[in-house]
Amino acid sequence: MKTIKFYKTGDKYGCFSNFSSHPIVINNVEWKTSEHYFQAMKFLDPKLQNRVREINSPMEAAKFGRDRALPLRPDWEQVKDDVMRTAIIAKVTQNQEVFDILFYTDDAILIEHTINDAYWADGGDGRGKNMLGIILMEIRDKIKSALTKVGVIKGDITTLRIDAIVNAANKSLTGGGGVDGAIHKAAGQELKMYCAKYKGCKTGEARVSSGYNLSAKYIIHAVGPVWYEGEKNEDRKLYMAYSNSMVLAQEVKAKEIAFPNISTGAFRFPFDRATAIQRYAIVSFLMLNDNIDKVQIVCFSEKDLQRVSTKYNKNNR
Ligand code: AR6
Repeated sequence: MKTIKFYKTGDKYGCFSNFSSHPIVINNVEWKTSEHYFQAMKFLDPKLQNRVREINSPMEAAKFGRDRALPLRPDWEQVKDDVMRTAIIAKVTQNQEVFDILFYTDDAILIEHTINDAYWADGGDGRGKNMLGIILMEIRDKIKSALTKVGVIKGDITTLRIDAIVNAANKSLTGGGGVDGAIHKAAGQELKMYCAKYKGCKTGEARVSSGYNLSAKYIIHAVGPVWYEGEKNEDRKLYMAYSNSMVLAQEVKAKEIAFPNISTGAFRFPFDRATAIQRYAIVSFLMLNDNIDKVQIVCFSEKDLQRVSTKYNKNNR
């Protein structure tokens, strides 16, 4: 069995270290690193938690949290594993880089390797508990279980009998070419009249309509970004188009939904890059929300089917 050891942030798997600079937001509060959040949670006093939040480096945050002249919450030993789980799940689902690296570790055993810690790490001689490695592997299992809900098929999205299909729309929401044109044509004139009421939609956002003449109950109109060489925050906007669509699907209680490969046609987003963002957005949403049972990625060509399947099947990449 392959093992992966990590500790220093600059190393290949350094993103798994709690010192790596991947920010997280928990209950609307932003933390510079998972270490900051973990150390702050040692205190019940919000003022002390805030002091940790304002510290710059994770090393300084750790020093502050370890200062036993300050009052440690009495149940710390009971809650510390769950505090770490909360931090790490946020880190993995909020940072695509960490998500992708964890995804591609396949079945390798993850070990935090250092003599400095025998609880979170292996103690240097392998006799430590490696709790951080164990938590990362638990979260990787959540990725795998979310992946079982994602299907990749070839077809025409307008023909699907499903709760909701997603449209790759433009900001006007009143139709266009590509999959948008096909959906409007198949759904009928009423769709256009209904969508006009929205008076447009910003890039990265989505709106819902009924399916009209389609077999799908709902259409979620998502506006992906036009690709401008990555200079206009396109990655984030594409991520938002997917995640906002998932939120809307959940709101209308859709159990099964289908996506086209948003922005990869007329909007020219590089295909593999778009698929990695799609995978991250959909799988991380499914990890955190139980209401959607199935997400189908509908590819229009054999070539796209191959490329997308490869991205979701980690052994065939
Ligand atoms: N079913 C599934 N996928 C399809 C279908 C279909 N019937 N038709 C095309 N695709 P695009 P975009 C695939 O250009 O890049 C429109 O004019 C296609 O192969 O439809 O987000 C809108 O009005 C590609 O992989 O959407 C906007 O102005 C993917 O769907 C603009 O294009 C998306 O290609 C949006 O551009």
